[in-house]
Amino acid sequence: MPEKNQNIDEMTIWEDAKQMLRKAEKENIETAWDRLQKQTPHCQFGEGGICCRICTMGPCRIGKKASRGVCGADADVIVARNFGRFITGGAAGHSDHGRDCIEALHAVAHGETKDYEIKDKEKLLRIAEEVGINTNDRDYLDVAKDLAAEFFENYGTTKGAVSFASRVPEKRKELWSSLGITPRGVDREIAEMMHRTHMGCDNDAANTMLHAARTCLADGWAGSMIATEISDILFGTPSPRKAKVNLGVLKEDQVNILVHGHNPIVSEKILEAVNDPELVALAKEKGASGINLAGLCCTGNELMMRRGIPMAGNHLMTELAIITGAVEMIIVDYQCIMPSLVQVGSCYHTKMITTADKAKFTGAEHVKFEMHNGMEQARKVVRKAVELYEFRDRNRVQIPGEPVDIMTGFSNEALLQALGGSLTPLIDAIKAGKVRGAVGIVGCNNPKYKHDHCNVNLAKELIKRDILVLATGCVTTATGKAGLLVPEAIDTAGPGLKEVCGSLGIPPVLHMGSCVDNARILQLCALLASEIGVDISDLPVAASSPEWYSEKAAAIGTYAVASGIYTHLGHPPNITGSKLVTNLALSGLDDLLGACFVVEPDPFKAAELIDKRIGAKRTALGLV
Ligand code: SF4
Ligand code: MSK
Repeated sequence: MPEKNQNIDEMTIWEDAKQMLRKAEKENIETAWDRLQKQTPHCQFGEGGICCRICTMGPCRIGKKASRGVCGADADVIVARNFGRFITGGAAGHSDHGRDCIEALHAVAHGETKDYEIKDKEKLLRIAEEVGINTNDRDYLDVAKDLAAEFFENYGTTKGAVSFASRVPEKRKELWSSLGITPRGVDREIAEMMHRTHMGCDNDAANTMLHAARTCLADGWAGSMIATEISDILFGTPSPRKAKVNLGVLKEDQVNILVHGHNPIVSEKILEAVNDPELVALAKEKGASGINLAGLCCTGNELMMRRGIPMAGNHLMTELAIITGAVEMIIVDYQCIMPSLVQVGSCYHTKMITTADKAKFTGAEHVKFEMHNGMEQARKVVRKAVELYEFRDRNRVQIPGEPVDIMTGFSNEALLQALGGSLTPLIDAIKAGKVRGAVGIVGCNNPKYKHDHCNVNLAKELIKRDILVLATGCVTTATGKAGLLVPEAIDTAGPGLKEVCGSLGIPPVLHMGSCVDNARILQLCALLASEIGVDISDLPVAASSPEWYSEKAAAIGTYAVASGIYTHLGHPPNITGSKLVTNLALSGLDDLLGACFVVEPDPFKAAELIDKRIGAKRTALGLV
């Protein structure tokens, strides 16, 4: 049962969320906020990262009673090992998603599926050429076979460096090489981190942290980047389009289906199925006026970027979307899907469908999607959703709010097109101080924060200061609901940013995609640095994840820092039990990598810190 005495107005900034939290309270439905209350206060050993469970001489914890574990490991070693394994979970998540994308490309290229195709042949050929594959007079499917094989090799150990290391500016590559952190292969770095953190291996905290950087670089410059590029090749490279966001996108008179997770391979087929005339006719037979598809989290971002499908909400809205009572089905792939969705769904007629063998949920129905049967499975589950419509309890339906308009689809290709084909206008605007810099605000929600307060206010503060904001992941929904993802939002930006975005007809906050699409931001930084002839760490740019929660977000932050991008976090990872590791993260990495983390929970103070850093970078470049 939900804990009482929580102040709903303090839990979220959104009216649609507040209405659903009140409904949850009334209907006795437990949410993440209730469970957080039951888990608070958290274990101090866990929070500091000084609990070790990696062998059975323990578990050990470092405190007043003992400064070392049974084996002799001290707080520094334990914290570094725990952090190493934490980011490895994140790097594995993104990169295994990337591997699934390669398998999809492989299946299409080898004619193993009729359900998927290559939508962006131009990008296929461009990427193939970029990684050294001959495309002259060749059938595009043969090129795709070679590209899939090249990308598979990025996961192994035979390459000296991952393919897209070629995108990294020379100075950064030299730095990585001198530090021994050039990412060699995704699986290699991940396996090595697990090996290093076994009892009796890497017992030097700084050395473990360097390998953490290498593992995350393999995520950013290979696993995630490959996921992004292949998704564009298979489903189309995003271009600017309009969409809508918040719970108001659900429709009272239609069958509502939500897709949730990260990989577009399933959701793209669901989108086709909801437009199948036979299934639409069935929905009408059942009394609905149609079938409405909306997204959640990053699967939502993928569909919104490419197809303009509306976004119902971000991470903390996923339970609340079901609490509307208007959702027939939630179809998930993987990552960031709360197991509680099964329980919340069971309070209504809502069915949860899992689609990946690696992400089953007890209590949900599993319908396995494979490359050869994606369309058939999609039709099957959409039919089930339609059949559930008649079981909806109309007395319990409450869809809050009116949808908010947004503009999405800013891939790097689209941004370049908006700029007239080259980065020169953006570089000129940066040099002239009209755009003082750029910040990628990315990541999640976490019920420890007032939902989206930091995500939204940091974006607002930065654009006021003529700093362009690039949004991905769950920050997209936050900034979209706040009205920042439309060209009209330039009225809230500083005069320089207003002039530049106004002349291009783009919003001051650009939606660049899902979590793996942070690779687009990496690539953009690399292109800017190479064009100007400097390292990424010299650019007036930063990254931020104000309300992060996941291992993946920590991996993103770490690859951003290792790529030379100053990175703000709303709260630290569980490393504060080691002064050495904390100091390394907050300042020592600056000496080594030209970038470090900064932690600040207050979005207004965080904007000050980021602004100051951008100012210092501008001064160093001789810009005012
Ligand atoms: Fe304890 Fe060392 Fe085993 Fe960790 S590795 S549980 S510190 S004995
Ligand atoms: S979905 S990792 S809650 S951004 Fe990519 Fe959102 Fe964070 Fe998941």
